[in-house]
Amino acid sequence: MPLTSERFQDAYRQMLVIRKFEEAIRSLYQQGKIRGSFHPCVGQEATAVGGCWALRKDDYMTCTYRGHGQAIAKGLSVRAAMAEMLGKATGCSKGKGGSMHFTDPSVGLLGANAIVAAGLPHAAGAALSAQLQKKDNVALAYFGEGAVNQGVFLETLNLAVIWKLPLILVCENNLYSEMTPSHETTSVVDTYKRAAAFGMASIQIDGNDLELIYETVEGAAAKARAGGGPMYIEAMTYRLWGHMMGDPEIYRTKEEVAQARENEPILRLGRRLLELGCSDSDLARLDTEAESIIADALQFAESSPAPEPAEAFTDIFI
Ligand SMILES: Cc1ncc(C[n+]2csc(CCOP(=O)(O)OP(=O)(O)O)c2C)c(N)n1
Repeated sequence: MPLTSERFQDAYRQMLVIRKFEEAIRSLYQQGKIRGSFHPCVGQEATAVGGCWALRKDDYMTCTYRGHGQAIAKGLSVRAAMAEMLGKATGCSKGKGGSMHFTDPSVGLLGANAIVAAGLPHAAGAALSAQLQKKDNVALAYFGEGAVNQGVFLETLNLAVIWKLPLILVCENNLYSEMTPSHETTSVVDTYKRAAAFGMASIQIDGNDLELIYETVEGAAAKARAGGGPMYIEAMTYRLWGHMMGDPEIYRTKEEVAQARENEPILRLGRRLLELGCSDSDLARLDTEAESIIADALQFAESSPAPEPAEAFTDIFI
């Protein structure tokens, strides 16, 4: 990029793939084909695509349990992601990690993590390794605003500044930590101000604006590659579905969610594409293409074998 119209169209299709991936697995969950629960990223697709598309394939990324979209945007195959959801041997973690443990080192996806804030020091470690090996790779960590009250958040920010690590911290501030409004638990709700207190370059941006996220991460990555140190980006967004499947959502009103839908990133990028000269039928075609990518992944995953029982303890570390 800069986002030419064609690149925008690809990004739009990628966001639709992520949205439809979450819709497909919700349906599988309702059919009882997925055990446990999962944490959908519906409404947060712009941070995933904008951030990951501004990185190189060999750059590193860590994400959370809400990271299906980020993993796919970083290059994880949709087939391998779908198969992992269904616990199949062809999944990215051989069917043994599930929703919260997507990983694929071949595209720099160092791993999703169910422990709040755990991905930050992991990304800092990857950034340190690039720095020590004199490579120009950067590492990006995605996390929610709930992570800012964890001890490792502070430890990571401090060392990242001291060591001038090529690290990009992207906080997806969706206003709620699980079922709690974040202003009830966090003294400074504008989390980028905490990063500034460490002397780290930091900014708060509209997290539903794909172009803005792309440009901000691209700028941060260029600076970090040139030895300019870390950057903190607080992307303001909103999760349109519950925290997880089965969330009764009694902590927010239907009106609030309806209002947020007006500002959701796919709708907004669709409008932008129309401004750039795309037609309604162009958008419909991109939607159909996304639909077939999901249908193909579903077919692949459902027809894949389960892991062999003898594999139960392979790659498992206790
Ligand atoms: C260390 C730790 N403490 C508590 C939890 C339970 N937990 C799971 S998600 C979550 C909320 C995190 O909120 P936020 O970081 O804002 O991310 P979001 O879920 O909104 O994407 C909590 C407390 C956990 N997984 N890890």
